[in-house]
Amino acid sequence: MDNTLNEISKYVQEGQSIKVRKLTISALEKGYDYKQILNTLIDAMDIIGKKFKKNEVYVPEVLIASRAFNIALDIISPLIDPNVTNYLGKVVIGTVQGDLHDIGKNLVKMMLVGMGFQVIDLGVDISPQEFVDAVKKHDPDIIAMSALLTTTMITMKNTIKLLEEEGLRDNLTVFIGGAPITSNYARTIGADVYSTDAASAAEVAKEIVRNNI
Ligand code: B1M
Repeated sequence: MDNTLNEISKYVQEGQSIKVRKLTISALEKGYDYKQILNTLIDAMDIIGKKFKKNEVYVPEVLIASRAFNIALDIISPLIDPNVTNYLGKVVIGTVQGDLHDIGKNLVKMMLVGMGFQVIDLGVDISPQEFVDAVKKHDPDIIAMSALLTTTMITMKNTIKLLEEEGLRDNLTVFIGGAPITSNYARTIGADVYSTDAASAAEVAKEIVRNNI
């Protein structure tokens, strides 16, 4: 039996980026669907996350595993780009200020691209001012903010406040997500929508532009 997916999982967990890159390319050549590879990557990070929680691995190990994950994601990402000329809508996405977690954000971006959105990715550690500047520059339909730390969630509220102050809030849908985010939190800070995972984020975004929320 072919062991490529198991090996990808093993080497993501070990943070062996070069092996992960080679195996991901090899898996595609062998005919594995990008979704199978994606699920393998997510499961591998899930295992790392659980070990991190139990103090079985520490920040450096998690960091190199994340790098390996993102390298594989970069390889499979172009496969889901529908190459559309008429985008469903435009999204500006970023991880909020003080927060360096980008795996979930990258997955959300990938799903949005796959759904047919044009996505402008600001990266991580994005301040309210940087979000505001990006909205002025790109005039998106949706601003999507990701946070993984309870300490950085507050930046979402500050960004919404600044968007309001700058008169940019009315025609913009504010979409938030990330592990600590709840629908209650979204309501409290005045965000329009929230979702728990990348797949539903793309579905929700499609509904937003269809229904002009
Ligand atoms: Co950090 N980290 N981390 N970490 N890290 C968590 C988040 C933590 C829960 C671990 C723990 O203690 N159990 C904890 C946060 C506790 C809290 O605040 N409640 C934590 C901590 C404390 C920290 C540091 C403070 C550790 C330290 O230095 N002592 C530090 C902070 C650094 C910083 O950001 N300033 C830190 C650092 C790191 C690394 C750099 C080592 C690395 C990030 C590397 C990277 O992203 N490039 C890292 C990682 C990898 C994790 C865990 C292990 C995994 C996160 C992840 O990528 N999950 C995480 C523990 C865990 O979650 N089990 C942990 C996989 C990913 C697919 O899921 O990101 O949840 P997730 O995204 C999901 C959904 O949340 C959703 O869709 C995604 C896919 O379905 N989603 C959205 C995300 N964004 C969305 C946006 C949307 C919609 C849905 O709309 C806009």
